[in-house]
Amino acid sequence: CPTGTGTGRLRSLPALPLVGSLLQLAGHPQLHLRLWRLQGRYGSLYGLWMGSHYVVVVNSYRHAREVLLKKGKAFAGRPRTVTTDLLSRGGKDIAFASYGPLWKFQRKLVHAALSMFGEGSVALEKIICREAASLCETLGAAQDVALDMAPELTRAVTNVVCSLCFNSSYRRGDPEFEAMLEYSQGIVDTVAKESLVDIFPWLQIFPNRDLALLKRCLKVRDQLLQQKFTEHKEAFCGDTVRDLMDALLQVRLNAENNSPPEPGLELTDDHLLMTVGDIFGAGVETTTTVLKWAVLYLLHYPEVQKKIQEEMDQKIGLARHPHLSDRPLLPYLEATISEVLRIRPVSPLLIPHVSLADTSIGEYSIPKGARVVINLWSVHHDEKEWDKPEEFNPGRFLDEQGQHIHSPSPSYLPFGAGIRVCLGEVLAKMELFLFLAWVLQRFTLECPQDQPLPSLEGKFGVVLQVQKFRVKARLREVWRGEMVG
Ligand code: HEM
Ligand code: PLO
Repeated sequence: CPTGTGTGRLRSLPALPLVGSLLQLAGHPQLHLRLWRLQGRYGSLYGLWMGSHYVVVVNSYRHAREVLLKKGKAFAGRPRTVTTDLLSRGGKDIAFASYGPLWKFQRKLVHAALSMFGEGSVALEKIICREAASLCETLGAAQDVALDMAPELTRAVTNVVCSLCFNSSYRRGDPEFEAMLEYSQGIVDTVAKESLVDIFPWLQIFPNRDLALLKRCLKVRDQLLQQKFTEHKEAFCGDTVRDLMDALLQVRLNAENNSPPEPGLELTDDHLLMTVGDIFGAGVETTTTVLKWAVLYLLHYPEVQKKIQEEMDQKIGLARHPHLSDRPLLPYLEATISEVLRIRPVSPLLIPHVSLADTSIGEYSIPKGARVVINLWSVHHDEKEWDKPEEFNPGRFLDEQGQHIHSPSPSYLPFGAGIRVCLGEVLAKMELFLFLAWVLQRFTLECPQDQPLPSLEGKFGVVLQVQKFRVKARLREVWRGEMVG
């Protein structure tokens, strides 16, 4: 087609005036599964109406790659919704801000600051190992107790992000940390879940429990962020950069000194605050969730856990702790992490994209302003691409010799791709590897004897949450009597 736009008309779910296709989605809290199943009737690419918004649902990797990579810029917009506008003060962050020159600058800045502070830095590895050691200490002290590992994992991950962003950390039972746990859960439960307010903005005028909870939680979060920000601004002298917050302040200062920003293109305090809020929120919720899924799958598949431990015993032994440089030595652990990210994608529908111009997907024309939802669940469970997709099998990510990891299918995008690809992929992978390696070197994770295996069903939301479960962390036989590190 000469204009680059498709010619076909996309099949759409039936829609009623005002409510759109809502009736077919209502009563299905697991939206990713509902959209996955609707492929049977409408094909892998179809349209629907959420109230007055036209939404295109992408369920195959070919179309997903076309949207994210080949036509990344045409689909780089984000929708404005009531809840994400509240979270990001009208899109002043990175994740929920639409594409534009200021967003591009802001993203570049964070990318640079993260590379300087995080990825590849020895300091960051040290911080993660410090938290891994503290996590192991807690597990060691809770021997033979049926433990809810969630708050322990959250604290470990929070402390990494906190050190990175604010050069600070929390002790067990710290009231500020407890407050953070509570507000973060409230935000995860309410934000961006295509709740009624996001579909019908005018419903805002009516009392809404979700919205009230979100506002309450955001008040607590904003106070906390503001306090850190003020402390940093007061202490900042432009010479020493202690953390990401300082790095952002410094890059803003340099940019302003070199050429004063054009009106409308300046990074206000709100922009910096919301950006750190994103890194903090994404940094904690995503990595913690993956760790919980990993532990849950290890309880269900003890043979996988045993294989990881055998690999570690052989390649690392007991005389030293695992390092990041051990990653190539532990392909089975790496493959297990890849498989967890496949089978339970943290962000099952990514964050919705929006088309910025009339464009196309495959042979179908897509109008400007359409919301595009990439169903990562469908991409990762496509039977044409994955052998027994519901089976947890880390081996599928290994070559024949079991020595190197690779993806057996291109239908794998746990961090998205293209212009909007995740900013924290490197950091997240460092943390997942080190935390799991440290814990599994010492402990075997088991389901408490008197309890059934916990459910593998996720709870849909802005991240795919794990239901609460308890674990017994048993010190491995080989460690009894050993006192290393
Ligand atoms: C966006 C996955 C960890 C920061 C995303 C997206 C996915 C994703 C799927 C959406 C891409 C899209 O909309 O097309 C993950 C997974 C993680 C993880 C699976 C952990 C295993 C992190 C961490 C950080 C982070 C640790 C912070 C350092 C972000 C940001 C965005 C994002 C800022 C928004 C990017 C944009 O809109 O331009 N992530 N993420 N993520 N992630 Fe992550
Ligand atoms: C998590 C709760 C925090 O309090 C606020 C927050 C900020 C950024 C969000 C994150 C939450 C959830 C996961 C998100 C992240 C930005 C990118 C990431 C949506 C809501 C993913 C996986 O796309």
